[in-house]
Amino acid sequence: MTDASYRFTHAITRRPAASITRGLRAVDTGSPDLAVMQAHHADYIAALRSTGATVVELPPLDNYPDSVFVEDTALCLPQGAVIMRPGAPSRLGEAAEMAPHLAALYADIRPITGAGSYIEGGDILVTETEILVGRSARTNAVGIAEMTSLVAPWGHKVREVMTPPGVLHFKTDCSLLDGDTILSTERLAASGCFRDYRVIHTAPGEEAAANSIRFNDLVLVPAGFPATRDRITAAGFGVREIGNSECAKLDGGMSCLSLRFSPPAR
Ligand code: CIR
Repeated sequence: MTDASYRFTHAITRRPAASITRGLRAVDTGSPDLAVMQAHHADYIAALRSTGATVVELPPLDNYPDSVFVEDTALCLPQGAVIMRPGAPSRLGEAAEMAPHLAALYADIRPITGAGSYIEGGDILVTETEILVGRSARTNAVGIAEMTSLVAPWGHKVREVMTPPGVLHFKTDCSLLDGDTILSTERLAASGCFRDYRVIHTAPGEEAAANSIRFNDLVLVPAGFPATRDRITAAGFGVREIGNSECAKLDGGMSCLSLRFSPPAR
C-alpha cells in the first residue's frame, strides 16, 4: 500500500494572532491565553520538524482571529491544491491569504468559486483510497460537489459522509493513523462511515483526542487523554503529546494547525 496520505515533505502553519481571543467557539469556556498558545504552537512545529519535514511558519493575521487554523483554507493533494471556501463568514478571507503560499509550491491551484459553495478543510479526511468529506454547518453539498469535480481529473474519488450533529468538523471526531487505520470517536464510527477500515476508538470521555494527526513517523495527540494515547501506542504508533488547552477553547485540535503535503517537484 502507498503512504502519501500520512508521509509528507512539507507543512504550512500560521502563528496565532493577538486577536485569537475573539476566535469562534461553540461554547465559551474562557478566553485563550496567547502566550500559552504560542508555546504549544512552537512545540507542535518542533514535532513536525523533528520528522525531517520543511515547515513554513506564516506571520499572524490579526484581521482573522481564527487564522492559526490553516487546515480549513485548502486541500493539498500530490497533484495540486484546492483553495477552500470557508462556511464561517469571518473566515472566508483566510483562503485568499493562503493561496499565494501554495502557488509558490504547486503549479496547479484550483479554487472553489461557487457563490453557494462552502467547504472547510477540517471536514476532509484523505486516505490512501478515497477522500471522505463530512457535510457540516461549515461544508455543504454544493461545496462538496464542486470539490469533487475539481479533484476527479487528478484521479481522486470523493465520498460524502455526515459530520455528527453538534460537532464542528468531520475531523473533530477522527484522524487517519495509517493506510487502513482510523482513530475515531465511537459516535462517528457508529455511523458506519469507516466500515472498510480498522478503527481504534477514543476512550470514553476522551472524544477530544480524536483530532490527532499522523505525520511521518509520529502521531501528534493532544495532551490530557492518557487512555486514548495508550491505545494508539499499544497499536504500535509513535506518539507525541502536544498541549492543546488554548486551541481547544476554540474547538481546534492537532489537524487544524497545519496543511500537510508533498508538492510535486517543479
Ligand atoms: C472555527 O470555529 O472555525 C475555529 N475556532 C476552529 C477551527 C478548527 N479547525 C479544524 O478543525 N480544522
